[in-house]
Amino acid sequence: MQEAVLNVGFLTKACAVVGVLSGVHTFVTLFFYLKESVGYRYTNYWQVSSNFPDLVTLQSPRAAALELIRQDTKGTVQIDVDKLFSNASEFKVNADESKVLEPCPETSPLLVGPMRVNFSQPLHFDVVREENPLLFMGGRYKPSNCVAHQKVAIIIPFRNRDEHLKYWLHYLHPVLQRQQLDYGVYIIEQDGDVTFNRAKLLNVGYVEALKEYDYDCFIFSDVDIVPMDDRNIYKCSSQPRHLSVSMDKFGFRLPYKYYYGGVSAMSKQQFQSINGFPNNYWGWGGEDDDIYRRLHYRGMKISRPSGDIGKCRMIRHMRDKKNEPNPQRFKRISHTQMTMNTDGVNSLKYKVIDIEKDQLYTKITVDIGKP
Ligand code: UDH
Ligand code: MN
Repeated sequence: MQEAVLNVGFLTKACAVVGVLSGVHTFVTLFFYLKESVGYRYTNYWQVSSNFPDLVTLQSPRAAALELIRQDTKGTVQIDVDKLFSNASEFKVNADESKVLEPCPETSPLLVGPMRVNFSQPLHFDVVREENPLLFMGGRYKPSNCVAHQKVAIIIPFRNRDEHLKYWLHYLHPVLQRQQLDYGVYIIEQDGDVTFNRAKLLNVGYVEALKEYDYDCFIFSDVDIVPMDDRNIYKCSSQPRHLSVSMDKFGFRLPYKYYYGGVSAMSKQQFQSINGFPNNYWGWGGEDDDIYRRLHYRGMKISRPSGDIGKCRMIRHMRDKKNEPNPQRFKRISHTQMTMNTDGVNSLKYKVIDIEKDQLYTKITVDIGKP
């Protein structure tokens, strides 16, 4: 009898110990599970919100993405939300480290120098998207392991040049990433079919890009020009910079000493000091010379890479419809000094028709009026 009582007492104690142990186990498991999942959500959120600072009030990256989709009024973009988040979670570790990230090196160690560029192979946007898994929606990127020196908006004037845009995105995204830039690509599409106005579209790009992010450098690039050397860095310097200095179409040299067309870079401050670009050059030609003169009248000098590093290709093409040479261009250029204070970003008027967020770019379609 005594033995039976003893046995029951032992069993009760053993049960209690097992109960306590399993309680501790459950608690520890729960603690680490919660810590991990909360931390995970936090880092995910950090990455998305820091790329889209205007979305910081949203609760989750998924909500941020859904908001981006909602903003696409046309509903034409296919956004794979899950894919977006699988990318975002890849940044988890780096996002945690970001608090102590060092500035990127002065010269990126990822550069390869001269590159082969040709426009013969057929391309599809989907393939270019697959080639660039690290991009954030809207054609945005920043290095995950260092802090970029500048925030660069790339502005491309555009209408009806999808074929060229594919090549530009295919070649440029990898180059810009190797250059370790914090950048965004903005395609500014002229709505309708009145005469094209390159410089006014560039002004629109400047204003619209600044609404999204605190860019401090602006690259203005034709859609059909691709650099042949990634040491031609798409960033700004203490003077306005001309990047497309030796183009194949001009026999790999400057067509004239004051040429400033093709691809150029200007800091926010340089752009503001010339009141941006002229709005009234409708049709082809003259606007780049006007810009050159604006810079000259404000005492700036053009900086350029060497002819070797500045080599680039332009995709061969016919002249577009509604972009005939502008017969007024010579007269306008002769008045730049007088007109630049009143014609520019301070007199810019336009209406945004649509904003499309693709993985590869932000396309802003605008009504810029007519001549
Ligand atoms: N652009 C468009 N759509 C247009 C017109 C111009 O997207 O309909 C943009 C595009 O980014 C282009 C840039 O404006 O790269 C400059 O226009 P362009 O490429 O026509 O300028 P370019 O100096 O034109 O290359 C020279 C005309 C070539 C005619 C040669 C005939 N042999
Ligand atoms: Mn061209």
